[in-house]
Amino acid sequence: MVKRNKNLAKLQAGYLFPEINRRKNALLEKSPDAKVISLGIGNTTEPLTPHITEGLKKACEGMGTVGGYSGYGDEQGMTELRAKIAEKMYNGIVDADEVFTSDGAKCDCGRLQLLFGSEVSIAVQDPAYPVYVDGSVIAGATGEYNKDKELFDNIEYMSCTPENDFFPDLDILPRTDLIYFCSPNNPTGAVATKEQLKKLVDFAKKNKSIILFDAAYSEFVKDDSLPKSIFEIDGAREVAIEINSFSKPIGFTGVRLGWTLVPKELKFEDGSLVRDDWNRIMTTVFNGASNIVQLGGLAALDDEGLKEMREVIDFYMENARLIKEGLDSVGVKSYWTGNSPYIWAYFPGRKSWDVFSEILEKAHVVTTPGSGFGPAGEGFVRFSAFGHRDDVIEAVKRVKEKLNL
Ligand code: PL4
Repeated sequence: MVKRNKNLAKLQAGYLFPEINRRKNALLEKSPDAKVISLGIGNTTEPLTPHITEGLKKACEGMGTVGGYSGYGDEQGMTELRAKIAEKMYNGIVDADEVFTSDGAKCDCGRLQLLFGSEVSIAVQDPAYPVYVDGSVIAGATGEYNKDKELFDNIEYMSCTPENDFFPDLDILPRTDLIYFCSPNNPTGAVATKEQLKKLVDFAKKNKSIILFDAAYSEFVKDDSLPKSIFEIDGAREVAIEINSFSKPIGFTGVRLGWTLVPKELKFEDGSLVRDDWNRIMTTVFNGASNIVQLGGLAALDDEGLKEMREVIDFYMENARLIKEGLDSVGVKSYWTGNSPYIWAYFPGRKSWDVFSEILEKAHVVTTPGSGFGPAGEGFVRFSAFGHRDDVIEAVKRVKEKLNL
C-alpha cells in the first residue's frame, strides 16, 4: 500500500470554498425553491467584454489556419504579452523577462510553494486567502498543527484587524523566510499605503526574507496615492516576488491567465538568482498558458481592452458600494475602502459560521465566513461584490429585511 502524504493529513478541514458550496447545496436540498444569491466566492459574473472577446475569437480562428496555428509555446509566456504586461501594468518599471505568464495566481502560489520547498518558515496575514497556509501545509513547510493553539507551529500569523489598521505590527514579528502579503487584501479589502509597504520592504531587507506579494486585486485600487504593485516601493526588487491575475479585472476566472514577476535582483543565500530557479520550475512543471488565452490577454492590454477593463471594475465597485451602503443602513459595522471588491462585515460576539448560516438560511444569501481566512477573521463575514446588479440589489434588500443583525 502507498503511504498517504503526511502533510495532507495535517490539513485541518476541507478547503474553505468547496465547504461553502456544500452548505449552500444542503440548503437547496432542504428548500429546493430557495432563490439563493451568492456573494460568497469571489467569482466573476459579467460576460467578457466585446474587444477582449474579439481578441480571443481571432486567436481561436487563427488556430484553425495553417499560418495561424501554433503548438507549445515558451513556458515563460509569449514575448509580446510579457512585454505588454511590463509596459501597461507596471509602467515600464520592470523588465519583460522578469514576467512569467501562467494559468493564474492560485496555480502560481502552488508553484512558488514548490520553489521554496519544505525548509522555509512562513508569515501570513491573518486573515488571508487560504491558499497561502493550506498550500504551505501541503508543501510540508508548516511544521505540526498545534491543537491547543489551533495554529501551525512554523507559521507566524500576522494579525490584521481594525485595531491595527489591518497592517501587522512588524516590531513584534519574528523573522521568517517568506512573508505572504496580499494588497488589496482578500478578505479585509484593506490596501497597504506606500509608507506601510516601505516598512514591510525594509523589514524583509533587514531580515533577509522574501515577500510573496499577491496583487490579484491591484486594478481595483482607485486611490492614486495607494500602491498597486510592491515594485513601486524602493528596495522591493531585492526582496519581493509579485503574483497577479487577469481573473478579476477582465473576468478571466474561467479563462485562466495570470503572471508572476521575479526581479533579477532577488537572490538566494548562495547568491544564485531566484528568477533562474523560478524559470526552472516553470519550464519543468508548467507547459505555458494557453496561446489563445494569452492573445486574449494581449487584447485586454491595448487601449480598447484597458478601457473595457476599467468599465468591468467600475461595475463591480458599484456593487461593492451598494452592499456597503445597505449594511450601513441597518447599522452593521463593515469595512470597505473603495479600493477592493470585498466588504468585511463585523458581528461582535458572534461566530462567523453562525452569521454565515443565519444569512444563508434567512436571506438565502451566501457570504464567506471570516474565520475561514484565519483566526483573526472570527466574528466577520466577507461579502463579495462579484454578482449581477439585480442579484446584488436583491441580496442587499433581503439581508436588510430578513436579518436580526
Ligand atoms: C475560489 C488573493 C477568490 N476556487 O484566478 P486566479 O487563480 O488567478 O486567482 C486566485 C486568487 C489569487 N489570489 C487571491 C485571491 O483572492 C484569488 C481568488 N480568490 C476568493 O473568493 O477568495 C476565489 C476563490 C477559488 C480559489 O480557491 O481560488
